[in-house]
Amino acid sequence: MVRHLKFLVMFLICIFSSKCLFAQFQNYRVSSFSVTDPNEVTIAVNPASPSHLAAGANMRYIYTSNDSGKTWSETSASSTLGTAGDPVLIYDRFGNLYYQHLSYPAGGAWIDRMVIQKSANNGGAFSNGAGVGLNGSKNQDKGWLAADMTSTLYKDNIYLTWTEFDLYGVTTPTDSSRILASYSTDHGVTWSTPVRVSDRGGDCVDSDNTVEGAVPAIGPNGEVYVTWSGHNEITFDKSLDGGKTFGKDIFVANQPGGWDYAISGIYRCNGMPITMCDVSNAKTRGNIYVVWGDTRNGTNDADIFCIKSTDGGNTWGNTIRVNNDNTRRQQFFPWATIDQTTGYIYVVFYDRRNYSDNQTDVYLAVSTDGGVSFQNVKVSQTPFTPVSNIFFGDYICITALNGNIYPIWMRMDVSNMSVWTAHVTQDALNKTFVGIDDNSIMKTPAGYELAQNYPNPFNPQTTISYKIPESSKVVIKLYDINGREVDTIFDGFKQAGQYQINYDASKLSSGRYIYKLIAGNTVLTGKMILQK
Ligand SMILES: [Ca+2]
Ligand SMILES: [Ca+2]
Ligand SMILES: [Ca+2]
Ligand SMILES: [Ca+2]
Repeated sequence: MVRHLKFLVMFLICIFSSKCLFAQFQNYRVSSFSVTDPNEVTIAVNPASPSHLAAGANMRYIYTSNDSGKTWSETSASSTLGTAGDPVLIYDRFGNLYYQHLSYPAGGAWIDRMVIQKSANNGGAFSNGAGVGLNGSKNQDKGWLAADMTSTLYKDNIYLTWTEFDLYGVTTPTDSSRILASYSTDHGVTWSTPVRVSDRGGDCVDSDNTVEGAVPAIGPNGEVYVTWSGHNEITFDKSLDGGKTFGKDIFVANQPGGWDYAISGIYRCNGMPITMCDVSNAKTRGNIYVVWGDTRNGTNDADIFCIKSTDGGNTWGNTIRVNNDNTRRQQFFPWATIDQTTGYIYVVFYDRRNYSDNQTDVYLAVSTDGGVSFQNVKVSQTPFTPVSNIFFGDYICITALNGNIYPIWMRMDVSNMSVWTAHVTQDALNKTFVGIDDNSIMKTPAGYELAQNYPNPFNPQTTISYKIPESSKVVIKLYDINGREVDTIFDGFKQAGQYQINYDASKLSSGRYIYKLIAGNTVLTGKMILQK
């Protein structure tokens, strides 16, 4: 009896102690049961309609969800320019979906250009696409996209960065690789002549000394930031004129062992960098982050790292380890994103901390303090064991908006590949991480706050966040610029805490509006712009 009591006490201590994480996130299958070969995944959430998600996988799978990732439909993309892999999906602020991938055109050569197709209906139908970077017999590979959603000068530009090979896969010393960039000012219909980004080239082997893994990110003033791997280093460059020209390369960090390294059970692995810039209204606004993987701690102890610049990429801080385990095991294939509502950073990666064999979990790391520290939580419900003779793909992905976080990853179960996601919320993470450290996010807010709505300008949905330090009746109303009340967004009782409310302005006309929060004796207002 005493013994049982002891167990009960231990169990309760465990529940409330800092060491035990009981959070489990429902995993949703993205790929259909009838396919067994999808790999290399991408995911995006529609800022104009946040319950809509789009995802993609090799070779040409497109997945769409209209219920925040719970259920998915699967189609195959097509284009006369070919759909040859390396899928990338992003939305612009209007809800246009861009699908960028490798080419194999009828009558052309494999990877002779980059292709960007566009959908105005959440992936239901795509344009045939634009080809970018066709340059004789050179090869165009491994691209990524970014949309400028907020700046004044270059707003709505779309950017593409990638690697050009003189001849992909050859060891001839005279052949070289380089990072290129192009931009579109007409929502992806036409693209600029590519410009060279990397001052120093690489070889064409598709390994450590090849310059590869360019991911663009947009700064608060429309700066285009990009980092890439090559020569066992991470290198940075930026454009301050909307992608027309880039500058002198800047050293970011060493990448010991290079971007190309072996993980047992995985066909091939890389630690290429992901570039991000915070354009939220949090105090972390303007910070640039780079997340990558390398084997500096040993070939059997790959880790995930993050570094930050607070001066537009001119100088870089300390390299922080993102995975927080105390094992000497493998963490690999990171992808990262910023929730531009909060400035919080989310990193997804594969993790073997819990096993001494090739069993693999998926972990999510979260930083709510501008990349100073990361908390980790497992997001996969069960481990899987991959085998190295089946192609696993070159990356996984994650997207986040308004406190909703969607990692996407591949599993391999008895040689069958499948694609999975989870709908993680910052609210759930707050509950998971409570007690781990003295994080303030679960504490009662110190005062009343009403945040700038996001996105803004918006069409037709936006999110308003607020904090109240004591329980009270809360009313949020909307007024036009003449002070006429046009809508009630919320009217009800709320406990002390932090809240977000989604608002749909479909029935209103374009223009400036004022939103007002009335709670207790406090009245706070903000301005928003509806742009239809
Ligand atoms: Ca690939
Ligand atoms: Ca340069
Ligand atoms: Ca290597
Ligand atoms: Ca490790």
